[in-house]
Amino acid sequence: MSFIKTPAVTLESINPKVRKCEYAVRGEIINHAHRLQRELETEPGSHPFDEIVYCNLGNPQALGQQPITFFREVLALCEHPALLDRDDNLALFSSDAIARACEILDLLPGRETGAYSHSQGAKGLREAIAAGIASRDGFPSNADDIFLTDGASPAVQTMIQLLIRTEKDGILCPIPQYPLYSASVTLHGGSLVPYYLNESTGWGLEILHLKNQLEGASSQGVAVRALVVINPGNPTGQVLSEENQKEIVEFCRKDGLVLLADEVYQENVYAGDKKFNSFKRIARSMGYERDELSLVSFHSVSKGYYGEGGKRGGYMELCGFSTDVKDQIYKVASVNLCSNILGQILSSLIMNPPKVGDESYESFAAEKERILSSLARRAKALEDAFNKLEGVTCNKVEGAMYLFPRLQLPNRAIKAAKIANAAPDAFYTHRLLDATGIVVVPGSGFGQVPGTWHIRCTILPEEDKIPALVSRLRAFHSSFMEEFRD
Ligand code: DCS
Repeated sequence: MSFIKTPAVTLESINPKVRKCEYAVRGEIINHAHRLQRELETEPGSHPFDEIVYCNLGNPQALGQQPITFFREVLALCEHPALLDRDDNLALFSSDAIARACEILDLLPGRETGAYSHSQGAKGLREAIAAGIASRDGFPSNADDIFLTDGASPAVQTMIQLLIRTEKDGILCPIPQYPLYSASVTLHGGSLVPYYLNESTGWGLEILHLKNQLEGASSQGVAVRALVVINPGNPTGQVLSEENQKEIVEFCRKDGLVLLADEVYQENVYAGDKKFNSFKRIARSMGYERDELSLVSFHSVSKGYYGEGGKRGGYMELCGFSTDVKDQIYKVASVNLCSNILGQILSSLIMNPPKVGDESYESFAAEKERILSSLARRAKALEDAFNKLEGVTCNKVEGAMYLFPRLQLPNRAIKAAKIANAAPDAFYTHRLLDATGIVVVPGSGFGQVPGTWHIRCTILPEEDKIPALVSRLRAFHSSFMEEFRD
């Protein structure tokens, strides 16, 4: 009998889709930052700065954001229920955190965070989330439509995996986009069909353009199966208007596209004249019920005022999918057994935070307000700072956690980048890091109109560090522009 000889595992012999997939927010520039950090540790004073400021990742607690006390109290009690047995311990916790932890423990198999739950997530926690969604939207939500996941990322990947059969299946994705989408489409062997957000109208989403892109794709034999909308936007920071959302719902309904609504930044809205509306609320308020629109809404414990990215919690709510399709999604979820239980608990907490009259309410509300108002001030300060730099324009940060300024770079800088075999924005971010220790991500990692250059910078550094950050940025930028002046 003859066997086909299997190749050794080398870069050339692994799955080419894995090789092709890219994820810039943890890409080359971050490896370089880690190298510099090690050098600073082993040889203090070896660089013109004494710390690396990580503005590449939307990772709030890594940059000093404090967790919400009520959430942590409930998690601590659930994790170690023996604390509940001693009165002197109980004095450390608020009465509503104690009551909530007891309720939650009763929902878990064996009253344990260490036991697997139902693969879709513990039913009682899904019911709590459904109640939270219903009170947010004013329309009912069903626990059976909710799948709890280890953050929004695996939920997005599950849906992309479900929808893509061959490279002739396409997903309409915004450009610029958060690279989870491009990476997942590549990994699953589909086609990314881009639609460009319009920078000159504050990253507006234009329906006519969507239609053109859809038609263009189908003329090339690509069946567009879904539209991704990130609202509030990453990296672009825009918050969609209700009118625009209605047009999007109508577009998806008419063409039978699944609307993949990434709403992980729903609590991060800073513009006074903007408000977050879930696509679920918009669709229901237009009178569209389950059969008329297929909608998946993604949420996460990683962002908002809670910023608990390391806890890996999130969920997707599926509306307008038949039971047999949901059974298949359930089967795939079962392959992973279940998402982690602390993440599941946190998801139920962010959707049901303390209410007026609860013992924790006032301190909870104060913590939340302190974080969100500070983020709004930081967004404004950085936006103003970028707009004051020569050749830089930055749209308003209406929501989310990022600035995405556009850089008009001198031709000599573009030529120097070419010689260094780098994209001009990557060249700029590299120089910025070497000169200041500030890590930002080149716009090319998110996609941008060809010939335009951007960087993405989070608004997350602590507020008292912003003035120093701005002055380092300003000094670097003017010397860069001087060095490469045409
Ligand atoms: N969707 C969007 C729009 C995101 O920005 C992120 C994370 C996710 C989904 C996935 O988050 P979780 O899996 O943690 O729920 N944002 C990344 C970013 O741009 N910087 O940090 C993480």
